Amino acid sequence: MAEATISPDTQAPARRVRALTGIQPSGELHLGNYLGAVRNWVTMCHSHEMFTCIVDYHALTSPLEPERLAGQTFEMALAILAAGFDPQEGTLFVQSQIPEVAELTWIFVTLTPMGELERMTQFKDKASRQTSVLAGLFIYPVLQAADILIYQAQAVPVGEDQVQHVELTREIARKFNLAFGETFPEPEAVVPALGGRIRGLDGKAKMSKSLGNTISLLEPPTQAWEKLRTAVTDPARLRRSDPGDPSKCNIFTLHQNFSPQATTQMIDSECRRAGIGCVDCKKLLFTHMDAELAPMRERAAKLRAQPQQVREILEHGAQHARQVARATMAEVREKVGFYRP
Ligand code: AQP
Repeated sequence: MAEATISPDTQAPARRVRALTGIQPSGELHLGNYLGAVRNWVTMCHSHEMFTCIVDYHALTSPLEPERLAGQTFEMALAILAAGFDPQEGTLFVQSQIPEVAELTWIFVTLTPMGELERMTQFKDKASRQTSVLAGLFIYPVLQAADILIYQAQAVPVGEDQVQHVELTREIARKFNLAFGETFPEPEAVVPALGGRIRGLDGKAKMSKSLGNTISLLEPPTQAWEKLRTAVTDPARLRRSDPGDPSKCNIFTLHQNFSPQATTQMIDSECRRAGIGCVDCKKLLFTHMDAELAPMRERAAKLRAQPQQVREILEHGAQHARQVARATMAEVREKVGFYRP
């Protein structure tokens, strides 16, 4: 899978840069996940050696019902494939199928200063919404570092909210290499220029599964339109005759992600002189957005009719991921100095 390209100067097979990314099966894949991350995964499948995992260990840091976890994991895999992830080119798998990552997390925990974890914005944000904060949420970024490094990934396509975690991953890689010898690369975050931080339908908070302010990627179009129709725009634009400010409007951000440049430019100038109203602006957005989403709904329907195909893709992905993870762990155990019979 990795040796497809030939380097022009040497004619030797060139390895593609390895990328690792993950998503929690904590709800339905939404437009924020798609624009911030999944859309990049779909294209990077063809340029990188792409590992994508559905991070069910991570999902345990939020309240969830055990009887629903496996189903949500399957649905997330189906949605990623429907979004266009090519399983012939990339590796799609479920995190808990490779439990070696939990062992590496423990080793990394012993190298990570508490102060570094206390600085993590996502921890502070999520902890502030909980009455009793569990250690799993605190060490979440260390598990993420283990996810990335166990596969020796050099690129990590993520939304803006995860950049700090990738920086911590680099720090952990440096600490391990210093303590035990050169083992891990220092990976770089890959953030899309326009979709790095999509706000929710409330126009304020990050679009987030746990905040219920989302439009799901595979949502039926009538339902998606209803949500879009009532989504918050520029809060200062109270009447149709008021000029708006696109830079303060989440709908404009979505236009920048889904609509052709000519439409975006027209909206930008017409909104500023109250030449277009918010509902017409949203209708235009919906047309362009749905043109991209409709084929995904079709692919999802086909996959849902053949669930065995999704299961086989995950099984095949796990086999490949396991090989890489086991090789890394053999080296790590040796370097850490664990007893070997
Ligand atoms: N609103 C967003 N804008 C841009 N990118 C986003 N991502 C998530 N929300 C946005 C990116 O999606 C990838 C997968 O995220 P995740 O499910 O692993 O975790 P998350 O960031 O915590 O996503 P949610 O929806 O907010 O889930 P919950 O509510 O369960 O915590 C990541 O690359 C992320 O950057």
